[in-house]
This record gives sequence, C-alpha cells and structure tokens, in this order.
Amino acid sequence: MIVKRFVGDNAEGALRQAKTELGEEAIILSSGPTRDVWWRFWQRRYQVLVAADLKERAAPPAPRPRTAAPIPMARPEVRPTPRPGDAPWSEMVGLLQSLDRRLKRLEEVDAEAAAPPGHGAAEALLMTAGVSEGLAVQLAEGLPRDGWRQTLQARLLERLGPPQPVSLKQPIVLTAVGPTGSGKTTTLAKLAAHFALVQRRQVLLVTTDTYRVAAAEQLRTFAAILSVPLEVALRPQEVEGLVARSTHDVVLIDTAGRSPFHELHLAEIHSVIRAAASRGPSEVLAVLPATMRADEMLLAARRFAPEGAKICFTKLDEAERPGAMLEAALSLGWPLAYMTDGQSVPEDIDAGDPARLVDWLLNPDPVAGGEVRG
Ligand SMILES: Nc1nc2c(ncn2[C@@H]2O[C@H](COP(=O)(O)OP(=O)(O)O)[C@@H](O)[C@H]2O)c(=O)[nH]1
Ligand SMILES: [Mg+2]
Repeated sequence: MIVKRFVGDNAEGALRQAKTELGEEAIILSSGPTRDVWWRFWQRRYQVLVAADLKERAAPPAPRPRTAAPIPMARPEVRPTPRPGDAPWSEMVGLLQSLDRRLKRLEEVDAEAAAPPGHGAAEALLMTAGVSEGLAVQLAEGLPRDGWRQTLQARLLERLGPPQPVSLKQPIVLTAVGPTGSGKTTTLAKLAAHFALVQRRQVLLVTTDTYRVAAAEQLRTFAAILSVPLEVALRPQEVEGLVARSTHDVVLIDTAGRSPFHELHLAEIHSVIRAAASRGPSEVLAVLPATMRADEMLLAARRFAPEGAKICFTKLDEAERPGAMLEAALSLGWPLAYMTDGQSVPEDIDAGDPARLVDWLLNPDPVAGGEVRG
C-alpha cells in the first residue's frame, strides 16, 4: 500500500498524474487546492492525496488519453471488495470506512453549526422590520436558539409596558403636539367623539392653530358634527384662561404643526403646554406618524413634547413595517396611548397596544398595519 500526494495546475492535471503513476485502482483520499503558499492565493495549485495497492499492479499502465472516464472529484464513495487473505488491503479498507464515517459526522456537525443561533435570527428579523442595527443587537442579545421568538416577544412587551390611553378618572387637559400633518387634529376629533359619544363625558375642544387659514375650520367642522364646543385661542396665554374657566371633564387642545428646528415656534408650543397644565392634571400627546423614520420621530418627540409625554402613533395603515415605531417607543421609554390607522373619524383609533407592534414584527405578512388591528 502506498499513499502519495500529486500536485498539478488544476484538478484534472493532478488526477491524471496520479492515475498514470498508480493506476485506475488508486483511491482518492482527499483533494483540494494546495496550502503550501496560502498568501500567494493567485498561484494556488491543486493537489490530490491518493492510495493504491502496488502489489495489485504488475506493470505501470500506459498513459490514459484525456477523454478517459471522469474521475470523481468529491470524496469517493468507498465500496471495497473484500479480498480474503489480503491483510494490508483489508486494513486500509477498514481505515477508509472509519474515515468515511468520521467525515459524515463532521458534515452533520457543520450543518448544525450553520443554523443561525437565536440572537442571529432575531437580529435579522428586527432589522428587516426597520429597527437599527445597534438596537437590534441589544434586543437580541443572549436569546436562546430554541424559542427565541417567544423570549423576544416577552422582552419587547416588558420594555414597552402596558397600553396607557388617557384616563378620565378625573378632569383632564390633553394637548396634542407633533410635526405638521402628523394627524393631531384628526386624532383629537376621534378622541372627542370617543369621550363625548361613547364615554358620555363633557368635552371641550380648543385650537391654538390659527396660522393656517383652514386649520381652525377643520376642527370647527368636526366639533359641529360631534356637537362639542370649540374655542379658538389666538395666543398661548389665552389657553390658561380657557382652561381655568372650563368645567368640562376633558379639554382637548390642538396645536399647530411647526418646524422642530424653529426655536420661536417651539417656544410657543411649550407655552401652550404650560398654560394647559395651569389648572391641574394635564397630559401631552406626542402625535407621530408611523411612516416617519425612527430618528425623525425621536427628534420631533423630544423637541415638541416634554419628557414622559404619551405617544400616539398615526397612519399605521400607511406604514410598511413596525420597526421605526418600536425603536422610537423603546428609545423614548414613554408610554403608548393610542394608535390610528385611517382617516375616518371616529372609528380609526385604538388604544396604543404594544402587543400589536410586536405581533406585526413577528408576523410580518400581511404587511399593512391596518390589517393587524388589535
Ligand atoms: N392614512 C391615514 N391618514 C391619516 C391618519 N390620521 C390623519 N390622517 C390624515 O393626515 C392628514 C393630516 O392630518 P391632520 O389631522 O390635519 O394633521 P395635523 O396637521 O397634525 O393636524 C389628513 O389628510 C388626515 O386625514 C391615519 O391614521 N391614517
Ligand atoms: Mg391640525
């Protein structure tokens, strides 16, 4: 028995040399690129490790033409023919069979290792949903391979907390702030309808948006349909008097959508928020469209609203993925009060249930936020 390495410019060349020298009975033990000069990969050559029983061969065979039957390139299937009394040959066959079994086991171990661990799969899911890489890595850290979805779900729900719609246990003033067109006026109209028609509360609508010609008219139309009074405050200071005189269960204050980069405009909105709090309990609703990027939502929320404001995500029906909302809610750490998913007043609003976002993340098809209403 002889075991010998043959090197050629390519696989065919190396094999041809081996077969020429050792004959057709030779068995290929391994094959692949040479490893002698790994750093000069462009000069790689090909090697085969071949075993043959030289006793079998009376004389070296004649060189074979290039059209010889194809020689298997992969690990050969070992189908030995036992030869009684041929001790070295049967020893080698036994050796090769055990080698074959070990290689098969190695392949199985490789396949197991190739399956992504829990955190890898979770990271991929989060990032596909639009969560940034940094947060995805943090959220996926240490998730088990088996049951990672349930663990991720529990982890997200714990961090997002329970739904926290506005409580009307006591009279309250609620001020909606957020970027232009985010849905503040429409959301307040939906809430006014809910509080007045469903919860049978005394509702007062106040608008401070006197910058756009149609803005106050939009809310006036909703107020008329709902039979809810509307007051227009021309300056932030007027809000204080309106709130102080009000005997309503809930006062809903609309603000103008202004640039989050314009300090004077922001100062006006902050004065409205302060005036709204002058009577007693008051809350701020940061109205953020689900179609925005997470960083835009974060900037708007922090510029318009005070720390700890409640979040209302709007336009879920227009959003493709829940990632930006998840990222914004988790990064802000503020409670989720409402979600809206359509233009219809009053029906397209729900309590802000984080489970709906998490379900959407874990079951991304169908994608539309409106189709997974909780
Ligand atoms: N698709 C969709 N459109 C909405 C939703 N909420 C508001 N809108 C629309 O967004 C536009 C701007 O809304 P508006 O309430 O005037 O925004 P504001 O400038 O923040 O007061 C209007 O056309 C609304 O009908 C929603 O949940 N889904
Ligand atoms: Mg408006």
